[in-house]
Amino acid sequence: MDINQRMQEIAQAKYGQELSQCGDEQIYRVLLQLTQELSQARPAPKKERKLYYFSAEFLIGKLLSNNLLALGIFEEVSQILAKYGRSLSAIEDAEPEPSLGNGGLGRLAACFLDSIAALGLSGDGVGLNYHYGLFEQKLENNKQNERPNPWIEDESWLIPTGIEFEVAFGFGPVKAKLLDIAVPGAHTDIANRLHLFDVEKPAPAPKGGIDFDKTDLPAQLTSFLYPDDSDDAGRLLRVYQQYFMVSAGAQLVLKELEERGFDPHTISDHVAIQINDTHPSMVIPELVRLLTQRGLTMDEAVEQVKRTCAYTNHTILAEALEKWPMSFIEKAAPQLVPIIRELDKRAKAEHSDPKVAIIQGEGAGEIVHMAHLDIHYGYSVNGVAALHTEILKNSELKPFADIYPGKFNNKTNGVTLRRWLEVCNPKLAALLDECVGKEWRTDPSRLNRLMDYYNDTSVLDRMTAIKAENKRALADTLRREAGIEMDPESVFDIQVKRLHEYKRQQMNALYVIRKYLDIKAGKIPERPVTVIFGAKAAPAYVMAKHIIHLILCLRQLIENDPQVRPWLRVVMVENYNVSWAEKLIPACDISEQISLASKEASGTGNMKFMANGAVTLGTRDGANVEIADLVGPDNIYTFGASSNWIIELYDQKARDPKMGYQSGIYYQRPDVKPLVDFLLDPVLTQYGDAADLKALWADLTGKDWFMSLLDVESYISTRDRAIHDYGDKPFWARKMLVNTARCGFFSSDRTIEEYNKDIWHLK
Ligand code: 26Q
Repeated sequence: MDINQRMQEIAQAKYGQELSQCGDEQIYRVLLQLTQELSQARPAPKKERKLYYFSAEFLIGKLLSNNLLALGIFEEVSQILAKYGRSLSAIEDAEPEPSLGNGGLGRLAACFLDSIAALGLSGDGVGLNYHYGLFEQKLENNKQNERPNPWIEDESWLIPTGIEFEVAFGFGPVKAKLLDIAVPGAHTDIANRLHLFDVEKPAPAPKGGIDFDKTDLPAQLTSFLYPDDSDDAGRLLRVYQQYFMVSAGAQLVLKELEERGFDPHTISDHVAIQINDTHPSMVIPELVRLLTQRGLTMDEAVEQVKRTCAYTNHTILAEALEKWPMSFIEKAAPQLVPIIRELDKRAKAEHSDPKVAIIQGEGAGEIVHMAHLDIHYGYSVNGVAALHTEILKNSELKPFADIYPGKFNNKTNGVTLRRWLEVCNPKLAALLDECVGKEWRTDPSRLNRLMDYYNDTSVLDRMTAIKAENKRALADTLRREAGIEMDPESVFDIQVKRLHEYKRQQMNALYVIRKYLDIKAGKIPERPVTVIFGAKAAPAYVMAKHIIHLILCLRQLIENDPQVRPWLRVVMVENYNVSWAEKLIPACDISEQISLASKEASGTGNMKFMANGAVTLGTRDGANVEIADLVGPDNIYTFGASSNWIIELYDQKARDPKMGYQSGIYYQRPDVKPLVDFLLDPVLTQYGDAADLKALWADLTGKDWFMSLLDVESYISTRDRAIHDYGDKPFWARKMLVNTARCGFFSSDRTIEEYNKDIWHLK
């Protein structure tokens, strides 16, 4: 097809003018239509077994550039636009970012869809079409406020399919409308689909904040991802949402199975369902129910489901392991209750250990362990990094691993280097083409050949120059879009991820306090550092909001202090999302991956930063361990207590709840106390809410459940060492080079090949 001609035709038909006269937003819509036409012309792969990836989140980000790349017309379109003096990045500003995810788990699902399609495998996503997304973050008066994020426009990536299913809730039936987003595969000619279910008449966006009537079902089912669950109405709504997703999803699976000409008795030969964390776990009893309706006996249905479903675990945090009161399921999906009871009865008949029961408690106190359902009735259980899988097998899920050793397996996460290197860092990608050949784009292991340039000063200088350009570009964007001034010559030290105590943004803030106090005392740092944060806190997570407050108060304190500002600056990007990540990651010098060891299942930001030549400052947690193995100790900065030691400390604490090791650190370590006490200092509290900062102080000195104080000293000294090393440019450039050279393992294409070989067996 003549792309230029087709673009002109679309512009004429839509706007009655030539492309050259169209504004950026109009050109965006022309390209949207072109991309949709080309994607929809692609066939779905025809295969014996098809995967359905069920997930509450798909954090897909903007799609234009990615889809142009997958369709193989990125260069051509860029050149056509250049002829009219336009740039794709300016046009992409007109694209709203879909807001269908929260963090790592959702972004992983998006990377996986990209890789599944690129490998030509048959695999679709199944999720919900949240109209107002997670929420839009506003930073006001040094605090986070939330607003709805209505991202769906009249012309969008969503394709109406006309397909509808009925979902039977306790209060009555609700129609689930199916919308699709095309997922064209790079380097292939096929396209898969992301299936998003929606209600018929969605509720309008709430005015002001994100509060809405949580009992107004069915209009509100697809309003928000993770509605506030601090009360029963909110928690119940989550169960309704989950059942809506899995019931419609299971019906779609069966409809497609039948259309492909297969008998439901043989579903496991033709379908694999990957359950992304426990949010879609009700698909298990729902599928049993639907199969028995189609004539399978209970035994047959259970056997088929057991061979169809596989479960991925993404966390060991107790509060994230879903347990729902049976009464909630009774209300939302009463027809599932007898099935869950039957599944529980069968599991209990075989395994008497109460720790592995699906239903625990009795009477009104009955609860359903969603992960237990998945492990008994799925054929595979995987963790998302080597260390995480070991912890699952040896502690968190040990009783299950003892029963089903063959089910447990590891699949270390990966990221799509198409979005996270080719598109977001074109200059580095071009240098890699020159050094290792364009083949790295289909075979990321080729990046290892970059090691041949370890002593090549011209390549090292070019890597340094590209990083400097990316830093200037980020500084320009932040000035333009947020009025933030930063020094592009300073070290860019970045921590971007969900706000959670275990990720320890608060420990990063304690480092900022250390430097602030040093500078005020006349001890000037070796070189200027810009500490950049991006994070959303769950609306009901009080301590996470206090941590945001601390960061923003520190920012303002430093901005107002001409003595400190030249050496130390704090930046917090508002409404951190995929688009911000694409700008921040290529501009990063030091990547903060400082979770309490054992708590971060994998991390995937760590992989994106590494690919773009940032050096990790991290604990020996999640995939950091594998990064360290690949780059070697000279090319990563590790610190802090080991996961084994942390697990031991938690065990001790469980045996002796009075054990006070954390508060002990505050009282015993003279270097630590003043950092924490600064939270009470009027110098800081003048910029905010003294009570909130006091609450954070009380938590750190009393409970500090995620042990920031245990690691803070080694963190500070290791970070200082990294910032010192940065001053030796050739020395640092080699670290950048090694990190990029070794990132091929973390391509999600590799991860998906492993899922397919070990779990899905798609042919
Ligand atoms: C819990 C209870 C009730 C309702 C919802 C939830 C809930 C919601 C979101 C629990 C967990 C999440 C999100 C988890 C997540 O993003 N996990 C991250 O997954 C990444 C991909 O595997 C890993 O790299 C990260 O380490 C992990 O934190």
